[in-house]
Amino acid sequence: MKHNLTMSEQKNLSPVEKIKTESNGLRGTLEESLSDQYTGALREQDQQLVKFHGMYQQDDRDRREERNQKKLEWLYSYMIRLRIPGGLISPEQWVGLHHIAGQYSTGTIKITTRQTVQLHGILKSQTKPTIKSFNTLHLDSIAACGDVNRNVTCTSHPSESPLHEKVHAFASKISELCLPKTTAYYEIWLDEEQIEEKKNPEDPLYQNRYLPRKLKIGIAVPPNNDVDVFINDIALIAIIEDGELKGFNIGAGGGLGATHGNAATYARLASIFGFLDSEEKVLKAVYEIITVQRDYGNRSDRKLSRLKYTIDRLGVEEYKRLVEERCGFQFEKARSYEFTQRKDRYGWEQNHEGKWYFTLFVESGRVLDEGEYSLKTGLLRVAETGKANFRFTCNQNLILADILPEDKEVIETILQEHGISDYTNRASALRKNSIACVAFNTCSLALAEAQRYLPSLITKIEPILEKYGLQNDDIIIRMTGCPNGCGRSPNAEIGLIGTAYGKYNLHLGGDRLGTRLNSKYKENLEEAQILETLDSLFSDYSKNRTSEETFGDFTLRTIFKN
Ligand code: SRM
Ligand code: SF4
Repeated sequence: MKHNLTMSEQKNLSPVEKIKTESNGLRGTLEESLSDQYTGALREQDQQLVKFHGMYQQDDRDRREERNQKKLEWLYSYMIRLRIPGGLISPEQWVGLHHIAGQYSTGTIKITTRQTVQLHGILKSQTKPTIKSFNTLHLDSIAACGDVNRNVTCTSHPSESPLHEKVHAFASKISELCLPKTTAYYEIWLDEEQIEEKKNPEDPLYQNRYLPRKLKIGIAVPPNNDVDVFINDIALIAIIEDGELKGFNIGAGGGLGATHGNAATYARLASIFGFLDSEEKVLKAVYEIITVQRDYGNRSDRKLSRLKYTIDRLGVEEYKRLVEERCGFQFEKARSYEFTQRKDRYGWEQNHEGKWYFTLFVESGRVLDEGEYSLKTGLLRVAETGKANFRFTCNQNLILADILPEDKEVIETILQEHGISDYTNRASALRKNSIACVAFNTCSLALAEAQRYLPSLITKIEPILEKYGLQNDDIIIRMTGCPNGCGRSPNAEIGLIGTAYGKYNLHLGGDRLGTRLNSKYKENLEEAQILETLDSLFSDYSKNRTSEETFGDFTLRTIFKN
């Protein structure tokens, strides 16, 4: 294990490092870039900085060729991602979001794998009005992207535990603690005047260099690991004993991104440091895990700069020791807990206070009206009643939440009128356990399709499952358009990872609960080969599995342990 970075690694800072330190508190020349009407793009350094404000410059990849032929600039637009710790918004906020999506973006509301929403296709001139409109709803996009802490996730369903609300509130506290201190967002997007001395307040967490790379924090409330807690840079598991929240187990070093052909990059699950018994200590530990990554992380090679690489370079024990030294206290031995599932609790459920929840399946997290299925309109009608909150899940689904018993019928009627409850009830188990990342046409890193393709592939897999009587098996299938793992394909039971247009590596052997990564089984499969391979695997599974053995465990035993 290499402990220290070499001199050249310390000196050869990546170009993004210079952009951050010279950005004047993440301002750069964003104002100038935004007012330049001759291009839909931002200046190069501002394309990096705008991420810290929750935005990505993108282009319509479906139209690149046409634009090239016409010798036109690519069709640039912006994706805005909101910061919604724990993924909870009010009905009023959903109504506002619906209208903002219609006015400024493609209209589709995309629920992400980190429990928030994104809007795509916003023109440069419309970015400011969009952010301003969100601000009137008390929603912001600060630090939703960039080399800072991202949206903090938390188990979504309040029925998981009577203590859910308490744990859920902690996600917002962590998010607040980790916000950058610069006032740039308010000046650039909301035109707020600031006096000079207040513009760049001291930022002891991020200083002026921010983190070497993005950082993610997730909180799980056992028994559900719906947040996929171990894929986070910092993983928190609520420890509930005798009906009391005793504290949290804390781990660090999760992350799923890798690069095809670069063996130095890999997916990794978080290593557990131990248990802490108070919110105060947990906040301190989270803070110091971040400062260690800030000070020891690799700033020369962005492919190797996530916390997972720092922890493997230093060693888990040394990383933990550094955190303890900075905290002034030690981690206790990790407490026991049990995860029994990671899927969402579809349909109606009631919590301990008698409130009702309807979890609806949103395929690939895309809320839109499509053909006969008017999901977006139906959800607007639900929101307009003011009788349900909206909770996003890390499986890209939506919970209509906190509904009083006397309001349930009104909501149920709207869901039925718009085919929403029916759609969720009818979707197959495989479909309801699927995730696909965005990929084409907006993701600049996509090598293959994902959200536009997985639904039709599942339609072809469903009859194969039925042939072997496996249609009710909760097999977790995930597809990503590249190995970055945004749809968490590296810890699915069936992971399909894009290698080129129409081609995927097939990964198998992940477990159902998200505590084990999968491994590559076959490379560069086209659709026919995927179907043929799955057919043979399902046949084998149906005949030779041991009782209660999941598909992931079966493939691990019969393929990788043979
Ligand atoms: Fe992601 C980059 C979309 C969750 C790992 N991710 C991207 C970008 C921004 C592409 C880019 O850099 O230009 C994608 C924008 C696509 C688009 O058009 O909208 C993108 N990531 C997404 C979302 C929207 C996928 C989805 O369909 O839901 C998810 C947004 C989450 C959010 O709300 O914050 C999303 N990304 C994830 C996850 C899963 C998670 O966090 O639970 C991962 C794996 C976990 C991890 O971080 O390791 C993930 N995204 C990446 C990576 C790989 C990072 C790495 O360590 O190598 C990249 C590429 C990068 O950062 O260079 C990336
Ligand atoms: Fe884009 Fe790859 Fe992430 Fe999919 S996994 S959204 S293709 S970066």
